[in-house]
Amino acid sequence: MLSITTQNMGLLCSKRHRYNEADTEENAQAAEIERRIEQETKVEQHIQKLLLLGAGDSGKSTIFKQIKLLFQSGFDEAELKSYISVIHANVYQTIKVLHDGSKELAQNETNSLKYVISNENKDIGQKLSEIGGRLDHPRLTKELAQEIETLWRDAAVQETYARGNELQVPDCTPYFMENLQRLSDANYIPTKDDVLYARVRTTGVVVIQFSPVGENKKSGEVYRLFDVGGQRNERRKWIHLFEGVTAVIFCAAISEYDQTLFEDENKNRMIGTKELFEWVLKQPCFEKTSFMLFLNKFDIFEEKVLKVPLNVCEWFKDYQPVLTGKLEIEHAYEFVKKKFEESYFQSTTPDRVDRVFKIYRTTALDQKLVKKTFKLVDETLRRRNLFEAGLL
Ligand SMILES: Nc1nc2c(ncn2[C@@H]2O[C@H](COP(=O)(O)OP(=O)(O)OP(=O)(O)O)[C@@H](O)[C@H]2O)c(=O)[nH]1
Ligand SMILES: [Mg+2]
Repeated sequence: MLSITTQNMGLLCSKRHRYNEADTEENAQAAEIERRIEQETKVEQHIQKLLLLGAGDSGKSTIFKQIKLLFQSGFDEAELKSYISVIHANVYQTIKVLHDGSKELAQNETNSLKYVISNENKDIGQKLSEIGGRLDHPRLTKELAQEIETLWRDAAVQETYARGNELQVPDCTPYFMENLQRLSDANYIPTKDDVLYARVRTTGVVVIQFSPVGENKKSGEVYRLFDVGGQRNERRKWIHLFEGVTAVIFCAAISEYDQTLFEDENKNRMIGTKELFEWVLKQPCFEKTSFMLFLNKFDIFEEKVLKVPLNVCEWFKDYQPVLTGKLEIEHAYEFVKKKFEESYFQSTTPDRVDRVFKIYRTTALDQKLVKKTFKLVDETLRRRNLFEAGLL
């Protein structure tokens, strides 16, 4: 908007002053333009800059999509359709990872028989693995969907899936595998949930501007939310966004404690997240920046902690499971939360302790929860603004 105004001003300045009447009119126009620039500058100053940071696969873009759904017009049909190829690619790549993983485990494990794909599914497996390795995937047909379903149900593939944490199997796997028939309809249009489950690694920077109470209401803050890629090779782009940030929303996938990094299979993901969190906290630009830590993927975490002890991760090696069921889940969650709190205070020098630090338990796929969480973030930031303006 500002750029249009400036262009108009350029045009105005180049006109010749022929008549007094014209002069008066031009002066009035110039004054109006000046007033608008001033107003827009004020609005710009008013916009709160929010930065979504965190490791790859932590859920930043899923939060971003939810904000778009909650506070903007959501996804139109063209946007939904643009996800068809992404979702089909997710399906092919996943079945390839599982097929190739089965073969590898069948060769290298001592108890390897359970990873051997049944004879009748071997050819299907070879074919799907070849398709999954292509750069361009075909559209998912009913026939291919049926074959993928058959392979998915193979006992060896299920055994391999149980070891998905070692193989970079995406979290969207069960959801898409359970919906194969619908995804392969000739007239398939992705639903809102399909889009939320879809996995695309972000490259570059994506921005939206929104106001949680609607653009026109005066009382609402205006936020500009930036989403970035979290994988290592993307992080060099982050630094350009670090000026003037009101709040960092740091996403940490707490279910990743038994997984290794996509970029480096020798590194535990949770340790990678801890190091990244501490690096971000120490950035000089963030001296006064508020930190909203989203402990995300709670839905996966709550199932996992009952099967895989937290202490498989070096950072959590002093964890002692003591309870069962729901109580154990809470116990484990509180332990992880405390670890992040310790990490925050160790990485925050005494002169910065007055910056805001809040922790939220999130499942980015859960729209109601994201809405509730964002309301809390909004309230915290508004209170902070009033405090800084001396009004609290
Ligand atoms: N079950 C579950 N899946 C989630 C959750 N949050 C995100 N996901 C899924 O995890 C995958 C990765 O999420 P993204 O939002 O793309 O992750 P990201 O942090 O943007 O990743 P990069 O762009 O690579 O930095 C997607 O398939 C999401 O649907 C969650 O809370 N629960
Ligand atoms: Mg992303």
